[in-house]
Amino acid sequence: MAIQRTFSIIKPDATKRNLTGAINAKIEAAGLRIIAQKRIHMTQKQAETFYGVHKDRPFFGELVEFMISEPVVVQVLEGENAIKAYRDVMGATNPADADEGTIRKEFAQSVGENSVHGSDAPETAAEEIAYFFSGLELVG
Ligand code: RTP
Ligand code: MG
Repeated sequence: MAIQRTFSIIKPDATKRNLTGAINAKIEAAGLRIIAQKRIHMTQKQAETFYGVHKDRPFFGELVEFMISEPVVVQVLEGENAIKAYRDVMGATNPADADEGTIRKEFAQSVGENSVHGSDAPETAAEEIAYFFSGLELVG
């Protein structure tokens, strides 16, 4: 598998508890390189667009409110098989189901407030990266 890029968000529950560095340490320990990173406060429109795939789900309103409740850190990660490698270190969506050693097992508070986002496929990774970063900001 070739070198790949994925998009990551350190979510409001984690930035609020000052966990950015602890999460970055797990990302780097998993062999992923942080090639772009910035702290932003998402607008409602950005959050609704970003999670548009979930717009008909019952938790959509709550999810958008959560994502704009505090700043987030958006990142691009690069490495071997990065999309799956990051999802493996993130752990299951619901922290109750997450494996030992994963970010969500260690830090997530609930299925909604689960500390991190990671892209789920190459197409969504490319779209999500382009939504938040210009090419010049990616320093591989
Ligand atoms: P993400 O997109 O954030 O990386 O998380 P994921 O792939 O593991 O989970 P996904 O099914 O895409 O859900 C997106 C986010 O919506 C929130 N959620 N809340 N209350 C609920 O039942 C519920 N289910 C999902 C979580 O923040 C989840 O990460
Ligand atoms: Mg998802």
